[in-house]
Amino acid sequence: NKMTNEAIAKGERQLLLEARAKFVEKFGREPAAAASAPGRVNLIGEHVDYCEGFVLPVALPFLTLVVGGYNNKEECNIISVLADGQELMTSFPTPSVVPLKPGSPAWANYVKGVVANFTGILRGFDAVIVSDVPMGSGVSSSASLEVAVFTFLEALTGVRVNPVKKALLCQKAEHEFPGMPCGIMDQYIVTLGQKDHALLIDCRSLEATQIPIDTKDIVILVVNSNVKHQLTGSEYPQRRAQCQTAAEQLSVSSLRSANVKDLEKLKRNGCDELVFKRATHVVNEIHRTEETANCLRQNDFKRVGELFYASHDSLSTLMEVSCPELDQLVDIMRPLPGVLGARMTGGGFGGCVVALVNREQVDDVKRKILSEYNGSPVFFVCQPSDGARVLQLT
Ligand code: GAF
Repeated sequence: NKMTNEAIAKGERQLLLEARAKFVEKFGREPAAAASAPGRVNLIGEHVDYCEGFVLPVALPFLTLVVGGYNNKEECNIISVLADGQELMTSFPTPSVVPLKPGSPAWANYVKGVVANFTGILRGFDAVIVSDVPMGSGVSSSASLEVAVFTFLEALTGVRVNPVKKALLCQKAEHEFPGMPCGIMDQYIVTLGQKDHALLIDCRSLEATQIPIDTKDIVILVVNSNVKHQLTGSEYPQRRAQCQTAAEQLSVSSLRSANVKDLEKLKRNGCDELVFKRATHVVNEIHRTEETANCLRQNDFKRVGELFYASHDSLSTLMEVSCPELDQLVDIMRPLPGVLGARMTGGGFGGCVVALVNREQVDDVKRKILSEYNGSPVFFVCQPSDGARVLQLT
């Protein structure tokens, strides 16, 4: 059944209508400001942003959208409407009254963290959040929420923040409030993505280059495994720490400065086996990412596909952040005609696989996955989209 296995983006207009109607219903007036931010899928460069490496994500057409206005009180009232219609509500004082602290409900920390880190002075406000970014699927619903809220606060206050600074503040919010020590990739692409482009981000200099993606003959197929293993909480910080240990043992500030010779040196110096595996992944993945960007510039999708498989195998065996479901999806796709490459994308332990597929063969590929995958996959063909923006309400 095509409908149930296909995720369709609602689009900005539809989400804006929904958010606006909910705001009027709940707060009895029209909203005064609105903003949106997309989700993302990473093409390659996985688990390297926190090592100052290169990453190559694209922004998705799925959006988080926020509308709201001042309420002449010293409190922030926020309603979040989930995909199934469920409404979550949170209220907290403006940061000028009491400094904000993380707490429960957990979801509100993404909002509170951004409010606490916003650069302008805030008065109390009411807001409604709607989103069609698949949650907990490795397409960065969290960064989407953070950057959407930040951009909404820019719209509300008229304060405009440099986009890279904005991404850094949203990353800081995620470190401090939900307590997830993420890299900069997600907030950066969600802020600065561009339609029909992937973004090659240098996570050391924080400079980035837009790479045009020609999707005439090739589609970026994203397959949601629909599983989320509850390991991420502890495993992600561990990977980060192991990479930092490797860097320290080499007396460099990050693994970005390490090369293949350094890996041999680590081994010779009797470094921990896991630390060695993580470092090997990172050093090679950074090279794969640079090569992928060059191949995309030349429309050499065949080589990009090979690099995708190499990335997946490395994430699975060296970084050890994959899971049986993601491995199965990649193994189903590997021999299929029309599939150039596939790999897990995002933090891992569940979530999505991203693949490059010949446009004519994409339906056959989906059918094959539907018949062979042990879980219930959800597909979407990813059209590289724009980053966060302020929306006009008139
Ligand atoms: C998560 C993190 F938030 C990113 O910063 C990045 O490290 C990614 O996992 C793995 O590439 O999405």
